[in-house]
Amino acid sequence: MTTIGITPTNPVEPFLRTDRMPHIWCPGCGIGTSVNSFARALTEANMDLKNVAIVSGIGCTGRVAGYMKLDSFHTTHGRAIPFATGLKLANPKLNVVVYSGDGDLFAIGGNHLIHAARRNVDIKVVCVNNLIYAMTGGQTAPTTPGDVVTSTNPYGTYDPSFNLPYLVEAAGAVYVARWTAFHVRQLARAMEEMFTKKGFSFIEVLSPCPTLYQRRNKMGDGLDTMKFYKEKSRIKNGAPTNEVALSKSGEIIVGKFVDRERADYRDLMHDQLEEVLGDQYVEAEACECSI
Ligand SMILES: Cc1ncc(C[n+]2csc(CCOP(=O)(O)OP(=O)(O)O)c2C)c(N)n1
Ligand code: SF4
Ligand SMILES: [Mg+2]
Repeated sequence: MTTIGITPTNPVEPFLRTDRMPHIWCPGCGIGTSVNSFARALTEANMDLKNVAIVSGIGCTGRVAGYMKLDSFHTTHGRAIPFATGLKLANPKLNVVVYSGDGDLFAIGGNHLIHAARRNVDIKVVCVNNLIYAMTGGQTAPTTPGDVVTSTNPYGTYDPSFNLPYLVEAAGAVYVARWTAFHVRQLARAMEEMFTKKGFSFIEVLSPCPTLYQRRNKMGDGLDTMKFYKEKSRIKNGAPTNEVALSKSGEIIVGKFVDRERADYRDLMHDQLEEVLGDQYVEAEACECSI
């Protein structure tokens, strides 16, 4: 559309499969906001899009893979990480991004996640954490803070919840950051930085689900949640991850918490085989085909 000689361009549009629009996300949902940051990070990092693959599990966040104009795969619930691991090992030149929900990555897929971090598989994981299983109706997830009302805990939750940055750091991740859907620029920069890291990298994106979380907890709409994030967030780069656990209405510590180096899984495998097999070891060629 042209208005008085100006042709407005949407910088995110080239990264989207516009034939799939309209998307399924509710007004005020933070998932689309995180996608905006992701598209900007791909541009700023000058990524060769032919070598970026995106993998999601099932859930509202799981729809991201299907909407991005990248080589993408929407796997079964909880299985994004093993799929991504196989992709990366078979074709090491790919930048493999897992983009999925807190339930998908830390409940049904929790074991896959901790072992990929332990092995330091060179994949980038973006977890949109809306603190519930949204797509299936707002049930309590391993990320739901105490006292929150969910469809399965109408009188308030009492399960202790995971502190995601602490968990992934302990498991072995080399890069760990948390931002909220309010921090669009910081999030884009963190995503850009994650592309420069070799090894298991993890970004938690706190994101509103106005339909199922905020409404039940009388927290208003998506815009009210942005105000809540703005008011409650404290940027503390380098904060010890054991001090960044979330509560229902307490401070939200955001920032880059971990940035370290460690041999990645493929290098470890390569070194071991070379040491044991010597001249007999021939490394497999990276696949030249597009996936
Ligand atoms: C094997 C299996 N178990 C359960 C489900 C049902 N299921 C679909 S999405 C989902 C939860 C998704 O939660 P999350 O990953 O946090 O994504 P969100 O919708 O919150 O973005 C569940 C339990 C499924 N599809 N497959
Ligand atoms: S149900 Fe919640 S997480 Fe899912 S699209 Fe709607 S607002 Fe977003
Ligand atoms: Mg969720």
